[in-house]
Amino acid sequence: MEQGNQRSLLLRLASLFPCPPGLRLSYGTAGFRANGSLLKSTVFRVGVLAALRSLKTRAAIGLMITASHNPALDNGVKIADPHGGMMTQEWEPFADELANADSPDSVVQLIFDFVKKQDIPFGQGQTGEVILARDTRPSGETLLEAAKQGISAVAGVVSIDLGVLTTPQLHWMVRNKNKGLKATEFDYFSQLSDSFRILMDLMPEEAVDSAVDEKLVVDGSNGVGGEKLKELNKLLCGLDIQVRNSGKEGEGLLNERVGADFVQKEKVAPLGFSPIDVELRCASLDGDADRIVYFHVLPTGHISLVDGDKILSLFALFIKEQLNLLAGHPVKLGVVQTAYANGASTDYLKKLGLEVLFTKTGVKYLHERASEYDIGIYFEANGHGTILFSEEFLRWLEVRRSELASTKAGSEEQKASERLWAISSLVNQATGDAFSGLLLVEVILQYKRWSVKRWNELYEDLPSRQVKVKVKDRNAVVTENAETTVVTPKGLQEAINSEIAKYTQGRSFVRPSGTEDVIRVYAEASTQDAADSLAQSVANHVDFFLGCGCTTSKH
Ligand code: NG1
Ligand code: ZN
Repeated sequence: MEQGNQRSLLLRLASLFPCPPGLRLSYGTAGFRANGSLLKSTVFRVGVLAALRSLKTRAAIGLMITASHNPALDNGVKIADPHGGMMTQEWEPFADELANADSPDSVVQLIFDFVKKQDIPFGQGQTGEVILARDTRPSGETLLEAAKQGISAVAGVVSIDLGVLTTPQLHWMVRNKNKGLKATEFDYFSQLSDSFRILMDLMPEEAVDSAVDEKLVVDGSNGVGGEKLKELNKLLCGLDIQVRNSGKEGEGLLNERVGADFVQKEKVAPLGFSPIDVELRCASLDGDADRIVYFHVLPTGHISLVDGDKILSLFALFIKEQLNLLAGHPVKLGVVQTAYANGASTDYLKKLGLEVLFTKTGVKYLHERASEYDIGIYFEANGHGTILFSEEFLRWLEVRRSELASTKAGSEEQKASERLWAISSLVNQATGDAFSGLLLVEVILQYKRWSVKRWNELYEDLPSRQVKVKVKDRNAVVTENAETTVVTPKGLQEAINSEIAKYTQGRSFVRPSGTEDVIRVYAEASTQDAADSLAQSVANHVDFFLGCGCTTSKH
């Protein structure tokens, strides 16, 4: 298409999606998020951006409409790059400018300037492809249409609408498609269930004979995860997952007192679970099924939470055991956490002899660091994480597997090589995935014949509390040192330090959320009361420094 025609097509379509006055967004921890009714122009523009990214990378790009753990009326949009991970951070400033441009003319001008600067083959016969999906939010369908319009404004790029998917499914499909591998939803389910079966078949005999006696019930957060998990369950041998949503079929509201974020932050059972569930092994997904936490309900109705840190610890322990069985390769195994990781988990991982790195919040940061290892395990405390295997390590493992199959078939060493291979195919290599995380947890618990209670005893969490503070401008807080030190406003960090000093094992930090309009406060101390009180006094300082006299809410 000629440049003039391309310009007028963009202008015409951009005019159909005016930006609501005063709307200011930033690409944040996981894309753009806001009330769904405000996002049409943003999603249209992100559609354009995804199409340009496809032209630039000459590969398929993913576009997901979701606001994950946020309330049902919110929505959001994020882009998956060709390897299946989050969009390169280099393009985030352009995404911000585009989303905040105040007129169709400035949208078009920004696009043409960017195309020139990035040397994007735009209007030169180059073709591209954007794969779209959404979660179950009411605004999802309309927003997906806006994204399609954005994609259609870029000549040569087509959109492929995959309808309702979990976030990790879409990321997995983008990655596979670009690697020339099978990439349908059925392929996704088959890969997970096949590798799960291989791992179950490789189980030591003692473990097979004494199956763990708890039933697994999963809180689907009233979202896409529950429905998809039911489909996956049909293909599983040796595990029966029951999905539970709150209320009658289809009645429970997405993320409303249910889901991984609620359970992890509030440390209470999701709606629909009660003391009659004491015998069950329970897990919670979040709204787009990229997070998972486990818990079991106590007779008092409280829960004992097994968070992302403990999932990470279980995985690290198991992988290390398998690597110990496997001679011949100095494997670089490392773990990546954020400041939200419970201090006790970091101590445990270090005692296991592992290298522990810290990054800012958001899987885009953790993923990047984890990919520097042969095997890199990353998890946020909220249950968002995965295990990455480097291409080089997998090449070595492939050779070793076939050597061991011919020289030491049936030995523990040979089985360890097969197990690691199966784990690399079970665990989503594109992004954190509640389903692959759940299946690996189930395998390991079965191998070890551990109940959730026994797993929880790996180490004792330090009591912690999270609160959020509403402020006038969350961007007034600037942090450094993996978000553990406030540099602006001046004096706030000193105030936090003076509170921490009052508590045994006290630790606290604050940061602006990238997905909600709040400042998050985290505190840890030797007792729950102390952690609660430290969190509250730090929140009071935040309120004072950023002064709007607004309310502080729990979680
Ligand atoms: P923000 O709102 O930036 O804290 C939250 C989670 C992140 C990540 C993103 C994406 C906490 C404290 N933060 O980000 O870890 O999962 O959402 O969903 O849980
Ligand atoms: Zn999520």
